[in-house]
Amino acid sequence: MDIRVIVPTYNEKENIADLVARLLALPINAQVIVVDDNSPDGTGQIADELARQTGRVSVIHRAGKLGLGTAYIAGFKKGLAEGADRLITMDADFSHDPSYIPGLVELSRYYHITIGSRYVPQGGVRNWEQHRRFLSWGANFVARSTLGLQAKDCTAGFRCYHREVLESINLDTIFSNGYSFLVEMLFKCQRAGFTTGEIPIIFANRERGTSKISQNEIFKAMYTVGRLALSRFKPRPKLSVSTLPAPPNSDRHVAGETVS
Ligand SMILES: Nc1nc2c(ncn2[C@@H]2O[C@H](COP(=O)(O)OP(=O)(O)OP(=O)(O)O)[C@@H](O)[C@H]2O)c(=O)[nH]1
Ligand SMILES: [Mg+2]
Repeated sequence: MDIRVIVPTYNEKENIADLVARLLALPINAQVIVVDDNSPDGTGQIADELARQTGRVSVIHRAGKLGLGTAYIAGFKKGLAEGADRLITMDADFSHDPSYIPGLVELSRYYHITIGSRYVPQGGVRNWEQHRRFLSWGANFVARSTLGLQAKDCTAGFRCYHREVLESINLDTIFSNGYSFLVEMLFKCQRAGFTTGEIPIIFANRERGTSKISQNEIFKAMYTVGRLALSRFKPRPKLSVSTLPAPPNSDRHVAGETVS
């Protein structure tokens, strides 16, 4: 199976080399796509060097900080063009521990999208200030209750998508770009009839480098949720969605369902 891990980066020079080493050491023979937005700290050049040394890393260089959503999309398009079967997204800052990836891929036998989730039993966060916990919990609560999303962690960026999902969703119609991209993507996927499953992860606060999340994101997220809530009145897209095998009974994952 051809697995690509897409890592958007902006000023991650302290993390990128260690992260790539961890990813390439996983027993799943994944390739890595770094999407760097001309990081002033030189992350893009470090990634180029890793590409040269390993032959399993490729780098998309963009002109400037163009946002997380379009970074994912650039990575998806490259991975799809190169024949990827599974496309995984994760942060570069070790908040998403690479050791969870084999579990995400394994569960993807049964679900079109699998999520590394903080909000299922045995999942959680480590070293997060109270206000971050509250913000994340609140964003999930609002997204789930307003949009009818079934996944417990709708704002998680640690995901594994089947190729089919990303081919079916018209990526160019996704409006939001920052962190609310994750909610919009999940909404569109579930509305199209794709299934989601979650494995518990412990999300660790970044230890190196700085956060890129801005206050602005809160307002953008509210706008996104309002816009998507209105779009629920439109007819659902009619897509043909593959049927996956039923998952074996396990308390290690939580099944999502199609939302209307
Ligand atoms: N290419 C690209 N990557 C970005 C951009 N914004 C953030 N990233 C990367 O996206 C990932 C998530 O960003 P973080 O700053 O860790 O955001 P966060 O995880 O919400 O915030 P913290 O919890 O404070 O770490 C990291 O790998 C960032 O380097 C962007 O505009 N372009
Ligand atoms: Mg982070």
